[in-house]
Amino acid sequence: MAETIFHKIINREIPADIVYEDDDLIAFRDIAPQAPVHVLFVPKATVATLNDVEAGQAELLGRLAVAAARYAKAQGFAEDGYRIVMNCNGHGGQTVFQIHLHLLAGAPLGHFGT
Ligand code: D5M
Repeated sequence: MAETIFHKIINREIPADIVYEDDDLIAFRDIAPQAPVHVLFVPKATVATLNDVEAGQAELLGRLAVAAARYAKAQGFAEDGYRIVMNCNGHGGQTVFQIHLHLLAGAPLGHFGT
């Protein structure tokens, strides 16, 4: 599978502002933030898109969401709220083909999807 820029961050080949890491995932600040706080939660296992998640990897998606929620809570955003987003392929706006969960927080976010 193709190596992405996020693999280079995981492997410490390029720098990133890493805010969380454990055996299975890493989280770092988005280089082009769309909110006052914009952090990407990325599994270390290679998975290109949400379409490619295998049955045995379902827990990994939950781990990404829980890690994002814990981080948001630790940073004081739990009560005001936040958004998590995962883009998939072209129409979804995915540009890096290693799945990642966006955490957007720190200000009211515009409603979308209508
Ligand atoms: O989101 C991909 C996101 O990845 C996009 O918001 C920019 C961000 N990005 C790209 N390169 C980097 C590096 N090197 N560090 C941090 N953030 C980065 P997508 O959902 O694929 O559109």
